[in-house]
Amino acid sequence: MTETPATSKSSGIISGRVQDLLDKYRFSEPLHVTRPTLPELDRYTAKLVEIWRTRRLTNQGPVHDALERNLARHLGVEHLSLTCNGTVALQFALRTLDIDGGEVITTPFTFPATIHVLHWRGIRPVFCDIEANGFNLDPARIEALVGPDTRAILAVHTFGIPCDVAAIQSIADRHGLSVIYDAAHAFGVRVGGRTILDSGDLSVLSFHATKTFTTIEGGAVTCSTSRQKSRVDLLRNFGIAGEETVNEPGLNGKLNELQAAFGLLKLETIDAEIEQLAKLAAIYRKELAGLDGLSFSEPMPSIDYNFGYFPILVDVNRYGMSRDQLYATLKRFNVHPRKYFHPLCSTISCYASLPSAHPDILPVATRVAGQVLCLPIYTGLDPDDVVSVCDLLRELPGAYIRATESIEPHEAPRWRS
Ligand code: T4K
Repeated sequence: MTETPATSKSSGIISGRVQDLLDKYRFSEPLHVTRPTLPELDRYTAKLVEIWRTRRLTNQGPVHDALERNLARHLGVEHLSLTCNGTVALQFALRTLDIDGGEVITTPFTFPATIHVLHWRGIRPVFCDIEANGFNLDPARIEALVGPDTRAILAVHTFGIPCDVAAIQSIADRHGLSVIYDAAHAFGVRVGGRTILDSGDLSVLSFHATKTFTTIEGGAVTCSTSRQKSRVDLLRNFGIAGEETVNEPGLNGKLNELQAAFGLLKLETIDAEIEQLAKLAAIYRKELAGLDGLSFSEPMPSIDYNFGYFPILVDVNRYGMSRDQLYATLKRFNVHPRKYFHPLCSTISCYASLPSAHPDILPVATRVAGQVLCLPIYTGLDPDDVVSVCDLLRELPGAYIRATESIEPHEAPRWRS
């Protein structure tokens, strides 16, 4: 077999067999990690016509309020406040619980927004490692990190996989801590038929364009009490309680009418979309089953997931390619997975010097961040393309010349690819 090596720092040596695979598998259209499904344009236009007629564009208008009600009903929560995005919703959650300063125990394996909001509120993040066989905060390691300054636990239902909320709550109860869930990925997730959004004191959702349910940009706080909801409502509207009354320094965190209209239409189709995602995830699981070196989590029957992400872990020794080699090579095939969540937040320069950020005390998160790859999954993704991606994943290692000396084991931390 002729080898036609081409070297690049990020992809290593490409053998002639990879070239054969490129001829066979290269996708003509990019397969991104996700792609939003849009409402029917004429139905959206009809909603816009009404908004044009009334000229009510924002400030908790009727469309906003309808979405807030419908979402609360759909998600099975009593109190929900819409916000302009998930990051601001996290800020409101902390503020609503009066968490200013001190320490909050959280995960390094998350999107930077989770940690940045702590920084913005003058709170010191205390990083806790994740579970050995999962992506979420390890409850067994939380208690040792509780100190006199600890105010709360901020856990993430990473990739929509529910945290061990019972274990986290019992630690919080023992130490009088608040619990906030970053449920940015957990739209509609239920355990035993019950929403996970009523766990802890408050939960926060993201409705960004990359999320299962989207309002383009957007988010929400789900609250345990009507009092908390009133506080979030106040905070998202500059703290204004009445025409001549400002209660506290709030922000502008409102979702506008045009985005709320988009959300109302998305809500009509979201269940069918999640069903489609579930089918795509099942194809991945079936096709990748038994492929040595690539692992993924099996869904639990008692949990309703939203299947917004399909994360796999790449074990270089068993698979024959590192995660970074696979990532770079897949791009040549026009497949664009993402390394969510690499780099770990604990390695970001503004947090790396924290005592809790040392990689030696975050061994699982450090390993997982070096192995994880989120494969394309979105409504409208052709099931045959999922099968082809899996075929490619099966064939690639045999065709790939290991050239580790030309490859940096981990790319420099960055978010954009
Ligand atoms: N907490 C957690 C755990 C989070 O994951 C996030 C956000 C937050 C909090 C904060 O919530 P928000 O404030 O964002 O509401 C994306 C999203 O921007 C971010 O919302 C999300 N997490 C994160 C996991 O992913 P990027 O930088 O990876 O997105 P981007 O622009 O590279 O998009 C990924 C792919 O999606 C593209 O390759 C193509 C596709 N795409 C993207 C957009 C924006 C589209 O097809 N259409 C689009 O409009 O961060």
